[in-house]
Amino acid sequence: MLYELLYSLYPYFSPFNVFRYITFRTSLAALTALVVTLVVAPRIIQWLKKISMTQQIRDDGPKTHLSKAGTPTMGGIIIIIAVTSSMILWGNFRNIYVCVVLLSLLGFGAIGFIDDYLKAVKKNPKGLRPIYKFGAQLLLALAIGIFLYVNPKDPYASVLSAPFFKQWLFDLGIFYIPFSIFVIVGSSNAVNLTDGIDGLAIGLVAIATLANGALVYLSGHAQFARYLQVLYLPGTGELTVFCGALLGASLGFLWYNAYPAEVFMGDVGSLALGGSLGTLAVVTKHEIVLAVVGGIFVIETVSVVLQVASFKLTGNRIFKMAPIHHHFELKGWSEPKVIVRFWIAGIILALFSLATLKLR
Ligand code: 57M
Repeated sequence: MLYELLYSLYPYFSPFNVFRYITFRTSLAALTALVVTLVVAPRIIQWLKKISMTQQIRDDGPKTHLSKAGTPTMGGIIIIIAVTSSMILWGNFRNIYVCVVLLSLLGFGAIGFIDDYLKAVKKNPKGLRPIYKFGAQLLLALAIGIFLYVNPKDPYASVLSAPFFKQWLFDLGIFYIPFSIFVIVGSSNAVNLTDGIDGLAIGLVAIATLANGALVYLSGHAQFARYLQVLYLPGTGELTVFCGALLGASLGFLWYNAYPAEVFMGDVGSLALGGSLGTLAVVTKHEIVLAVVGGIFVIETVSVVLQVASFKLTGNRIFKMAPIHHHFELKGWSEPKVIVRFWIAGIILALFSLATLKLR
């Protein structure tokens, strides 16, 4: 909003012409979200403690986690406030993609909020019943998938692109809708599962958002997209500003969620972050590349699937505990060591995904 006002004034004050540049607004969005997070977080953490919105620690987890009891949770509210306020200032709400991704953040955040509220305030350890929690996610993802599929502006609405194969465009047709649901709900729950040790999930979200931002900017820029021979999607470049806001809020939240964490993001944060990253992947048609960027989230989820399947089929566990970050904790790695090593792996995957842009 603010950017439109400032940009409209540039005939009277020419330096305001700078507000038309996505790169400039992305930097401002990142700094705004970072400052808002750093200012708001202490107050919200204090408020969460005051209303006893604190984490219940399961007794079947790593013993080192028992000392975390009483840590305030639902800190994801901070992230959502920071991203939303930053986008109100620097985002272009005439851009339909910006609206869809922001609504995804708020919609998945609302589902997570209800789950956290039931667990922490109503002291119901099960939280929202899985059928309702998963069902709400499916419905929200279905609405997003249908909207994007029928979106008249997007000639590639049902097309799947892939890294390395520049000519490989696979039209899924109506099946793009269930595919979108799989990507969006999958990434929402992948971040949710990953958020099991201090700073791990938010650090990986920051890394993925940095890589996403570069991908989104390049594929939304006609000249760069043509040079790199990636799908050019007019209008998606504005999502770079969202990535800036998300990066700023993630770094700000990491300031407080870093080991030893003063606050957990809760499902309100993990579902919101995963849902919006998944929606971003679907909108920008970089689903496969972003599965590489978010490779640690994929590995964490696969570890749970394999562990549950093995346990149910054979009674044996593949890992000492799933998700896989707990396996390394039980192997004796300290929590900070697990976190930083997973971040390093995330950075390597992000760099590899960016390299695929040129390997075509
Ligand atoms: C999301 N939630 C954390 C916090 C955070 C099927 C099974 C794999 C499901 C899975 C599960 O329940 N996942 C839910 C993970 C929880 O964190 C809260 O949840 C929010 C994210 N959704 O924001 O509010 C705990 O994680 C720790 N934590 C930190 N620092 C952080 O910054 O230390 C979180 C954030 C917190 C805190 O201890 O209480 C969680 O792990 O529940 N279940 C599991 O992940 C469990 N694994 C399991 O059951 N494995 C079995 C199955 C697969 C057969 C096995 O391997 O045998 C583990 N999680 C926990 N205890 N806490 C083990 C049991």
